[in-house]
Amino acid sequence: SEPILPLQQTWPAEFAERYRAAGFWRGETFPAMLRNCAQRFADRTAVVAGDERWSYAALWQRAEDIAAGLLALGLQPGERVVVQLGNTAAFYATVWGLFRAGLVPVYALAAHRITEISHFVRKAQASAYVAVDRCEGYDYRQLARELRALPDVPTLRHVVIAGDGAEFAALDALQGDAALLPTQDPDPQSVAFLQISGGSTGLSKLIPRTHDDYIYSFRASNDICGIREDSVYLVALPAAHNFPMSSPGALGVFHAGGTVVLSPSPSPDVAFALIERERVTDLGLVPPLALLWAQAAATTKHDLSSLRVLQVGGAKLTPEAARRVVAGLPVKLQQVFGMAEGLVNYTRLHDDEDTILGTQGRPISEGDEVLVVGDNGRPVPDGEVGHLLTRGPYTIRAYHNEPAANARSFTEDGFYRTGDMVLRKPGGYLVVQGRAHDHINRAGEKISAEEVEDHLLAHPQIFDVAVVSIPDDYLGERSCAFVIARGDARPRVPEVKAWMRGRGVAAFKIPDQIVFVEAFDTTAVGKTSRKELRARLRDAFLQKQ
Ligand code: J2J
Repeated sequence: SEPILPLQQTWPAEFAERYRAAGFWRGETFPAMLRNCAQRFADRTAVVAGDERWSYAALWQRAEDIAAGLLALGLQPGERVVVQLGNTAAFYATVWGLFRAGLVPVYALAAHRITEISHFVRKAQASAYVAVDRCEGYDYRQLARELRALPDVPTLRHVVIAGDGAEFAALDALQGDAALLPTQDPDPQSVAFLQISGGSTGLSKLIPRTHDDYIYSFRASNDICGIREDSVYLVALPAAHNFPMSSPGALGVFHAGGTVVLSPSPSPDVAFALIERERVTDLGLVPPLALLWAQAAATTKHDLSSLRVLQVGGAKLTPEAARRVVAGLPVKLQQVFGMAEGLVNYTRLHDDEDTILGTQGRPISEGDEVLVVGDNGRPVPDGEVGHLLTRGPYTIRAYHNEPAANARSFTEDGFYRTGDMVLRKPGGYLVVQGRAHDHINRAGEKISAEEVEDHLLAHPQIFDVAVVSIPDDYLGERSCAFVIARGDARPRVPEVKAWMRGRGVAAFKIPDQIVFVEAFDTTAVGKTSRKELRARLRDAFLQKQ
């Protein structure tokens, strides 16, 4: 059997010392933090989901039961577990349980399908998959069956299902002796979980985050965002995404003793009722949703007066859009420009209007180093557009098991190449101008052009394909595939989409638009790179509009 690669995230010793000396890293770990929360905030409400209401003490008890149950199955601390639980209370109970057991969660989104899940299991060498039975009309037990049937996921030993487990172990029925639980907390410098990268090129990469670095990021975010014990935070975006998890997200709210309310959907119909019922104070949205909410708020009968701060991030919020959001909703707007790899920027709550409407904020920490460089790698003057590079106390130095990507994505002195093009304003505020990579930011969901092209190239009637992002009034960007058919018979567009869905990929990766072309005109520049080709196809298409 294959050797299991250790998980690590290492900063050079002098950086680690600096981050500790500055008080960024305090040696706090997830199990210690959650135990502490359960003691300090015992009777306060930690999570609300549908009719379920969990106090901190109850959530901790549930987490210990899950932890003991998973260890009783034979899982060992340090093993990886892919979790796919959607926006359910079981998601937090399971993640708390995994931390308590010393197991390492890998955060899949509800939209992921067998292609992505099997990739995560392989890359993480995961021992278990924990999923919800059904959610949003999809049966994850079917995905579990497909996963089980694959010949090339040798590390996977267990499937556990929240709800009706069918032939699989049921999360609620897991039992184990509390004596199995670790008696020592992990090393705060060790990897606590694996987050999923937006996948700028090819398949998503795994992002190892440590206890110390991640806890710092949301503890510091709490101060910037004003999260307190009386905060009621609505998770309207996918709970497993880095934004609603940590900026300051559910984890920040738990750290402060507030209440996390899960919305099964980000639609105003569902969420507005929850805001009124739970007196929600804070939440995060992606730009298209923020615009939709601002419109819906004009005619709603629901009372939204409890709202304090609306964070918008994940994709660019233009100043015009920001103005509409502020005009439509009775809240303070905060722009958030973050990434699962680390660096998070916020506009501050007391910033002037121009800054809040016109920038994507500035970094969390004095320890965040930001470089804006030209194509030659040299810094450009403030106010000029360049590539954003960063390193700091909560930005990774490497992906898990990706030697080639690591060589591309990090400079020799440890700066992460974000792929974003930005300009820096006085005070360190950043304005996102675009990006260097060919990926599509579809309403905050990141799609790798390369990955979609690979799928489509497997279609028997497709000869060649280039996938590009096209500006979209609602989504910000949509995906468009330019396709050259093999032979004379073009496949029908709905058939191509259905075929791609049938390959078991997340629905958001299926091209919004498919345009058949006779040939790619590659004569002008001779041997074109994919990047040039995509750019030219996009430009020609937009000119015709
Ligand atoms: C423009 N582009 C943005 C913004 C992210 C908080 C908030 C968001 C994420 C996230 C996150 C943007 N304007 N306001 O992890 O903790 C694009 C950039 C960035 C990429 C990262 C968080 N906010 N982006 O979106 O890992 O291109 O994280 O590099 O999914 O989203 O994507 P992701």
